[in-house]
Amino acid sequence: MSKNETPRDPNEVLEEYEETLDSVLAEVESPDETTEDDDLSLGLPGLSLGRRDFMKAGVAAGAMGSVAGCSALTGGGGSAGSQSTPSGSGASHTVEPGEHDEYYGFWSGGHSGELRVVGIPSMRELTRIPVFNTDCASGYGYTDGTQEMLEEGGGYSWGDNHHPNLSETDGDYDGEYLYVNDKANGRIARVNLTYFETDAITDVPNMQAIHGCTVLSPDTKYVLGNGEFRVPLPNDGTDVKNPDNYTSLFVAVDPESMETQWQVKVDGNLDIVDTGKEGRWAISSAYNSEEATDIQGMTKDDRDNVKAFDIPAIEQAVENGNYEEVNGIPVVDGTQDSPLNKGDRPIVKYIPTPKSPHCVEVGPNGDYAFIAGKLSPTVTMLDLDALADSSDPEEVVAGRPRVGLGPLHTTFDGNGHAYTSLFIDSQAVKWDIEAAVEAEEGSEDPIIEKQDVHYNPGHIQALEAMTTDPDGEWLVSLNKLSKDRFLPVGPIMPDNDQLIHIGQGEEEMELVADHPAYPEPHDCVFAHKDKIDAKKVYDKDDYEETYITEEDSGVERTGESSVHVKMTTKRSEYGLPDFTVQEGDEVTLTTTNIEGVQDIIHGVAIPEHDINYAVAPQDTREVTFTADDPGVYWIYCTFFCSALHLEMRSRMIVEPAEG
Ligand code: RUQ
Ligand code: CUA
Repeated sequence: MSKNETPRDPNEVLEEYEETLDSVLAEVESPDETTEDDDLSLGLPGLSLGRRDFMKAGVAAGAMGSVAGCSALTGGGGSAGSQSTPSGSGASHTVEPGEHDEYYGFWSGGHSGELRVVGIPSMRELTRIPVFNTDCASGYGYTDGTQEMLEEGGGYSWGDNHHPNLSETDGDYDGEYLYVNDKANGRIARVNLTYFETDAITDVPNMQAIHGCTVLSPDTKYVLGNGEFRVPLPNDGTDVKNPDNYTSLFVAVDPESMETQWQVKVDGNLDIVDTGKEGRWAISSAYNSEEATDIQGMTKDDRDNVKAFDIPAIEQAVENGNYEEVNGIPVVDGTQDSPLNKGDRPIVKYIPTPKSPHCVEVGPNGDYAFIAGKLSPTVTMLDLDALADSSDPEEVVAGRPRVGLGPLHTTFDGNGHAYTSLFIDSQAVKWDIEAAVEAEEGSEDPIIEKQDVHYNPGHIQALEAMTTDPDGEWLVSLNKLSKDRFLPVGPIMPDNDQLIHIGQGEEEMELVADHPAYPEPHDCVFAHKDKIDAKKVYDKDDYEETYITEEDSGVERTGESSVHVKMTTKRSEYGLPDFTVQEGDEVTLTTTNIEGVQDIIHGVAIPEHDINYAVAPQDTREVTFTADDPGVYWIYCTFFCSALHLEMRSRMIVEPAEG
């Protein structure tokens, strides 16, 4: 709205929005049936609502947060015909005091920028890992090293992480690294799982909104990312007005160097990506094949092209020099008209799929990619073997069960079952994979059961579902809305991550716990505790910073207005009881925690200098700041480390400049 227009009546705007939704949703229920005479009603006393009204309410609630009157509609969870199961198996997720969880869960934190580590099955939050944000508890973003990494990684103060991925060797988690995207700023970060610390951030050139993100199975040859937003290439201000010239990119990043290797440009908006288990295929869902810039245009067509990236064929094209270099990165043309897609080994295959499909998850044995229809009530199964010979949907689509409304993501128990989240129905639906291959397209026969969730689920993850050998047992439904599930805490409500017992797939689903989550988790990934080897004390050889001993503690003038202060920390004293610098000095303070005992962490807080960071056992951290204001500053320890913690202090004296 331009500044001099009079503001419009909000009710009018809402009404218009509803109309838009209506047209978008007209075919949501089924691409092949009309919904007008659909007499399914909600069955709520006093409410006779067509199914369409219900869907609209669900989507509106999801898309807009809360629309007055909607909560009553979606508040019930599920629709008529829901088959939620009563509790029965008595599965316990309680982890007794002093006992450990069986699994690590790594949760994306969405636009909080952080990751969260959650124990499964207790759902206890064990720690948080700052990635694209800063964090004053650990000092991430305050110390020189982390500040530099954030600066070189684009210099933004936040990011939006959605898809955490564990590094793999032979198709199983090797416990080395976790990779995660930043949708906001087109970045990929790496977390070192020895120390549970972000150790690299790559600002990928040419891309906006890296959304889908995965590692190439089975050996993490690349970290792969989908550019969701189409932008001009290069996006430098030329040709900004003509959306026909915008493009969406797919990227491969080296998992060790974290350098961008190559990119592939494609038609349409890329969304989610997963790979086959043999290192050949990366399958990306996509929407907006129409390449429109508004919602009506983006959802006009019945089908959108899922992309199958043939990784070795792309590598070959790069090797043959079949690319254009943009901002130093080889960009290969994977659009439908590209000559590279005309030969007998196209680099990208386009597979028309209904409708604005959202997720792609490849099943445990790598046979099928499961693509949830989002605006179609179906999941499309692509046969990855058949894909090598054809991209004809007739030949590569192995099944297409009708699972329910608003399917978004699918997960697996390793025993032949798929579990799909239904955003609009607010349910998790369990279905039989082979039955879906046998059944006719659009059949509901493969469905085994449905479980209500609360409310509007996005991702759904079962234990180690992304490996070749899922563990089943537990499943988490990451629900976008919690509505009435928790004590009211003001208008920004938590999400609700729900724990569901699934056994080995032979038992009925049983909802066992609600877990409020600060905005806004998207996805999570689980690893058995034996696959993660977190160190409790730093190994100083792992870090470049100089280790300081007690003898090293002291002040060294390094320039006319710069000093280097070195000091150790231990219970309950700093290596220097006090030190003096001059007004205007640039002070570099290096601190080593010389303790070798686990869990004895010391903090270094400098009042009125905006500095606070943690130094864990055997770790060294450094900060640089300017001592601008003459005076006395008591540096103190922020971690309660001993009975004399409160006395743990050093005194920084800043002498006034002469004259
Ligand atoms: S997305 S709710 Cu960012 Cu993974 Cu599907
Ligand atoms: Cu060291 Cu408190």
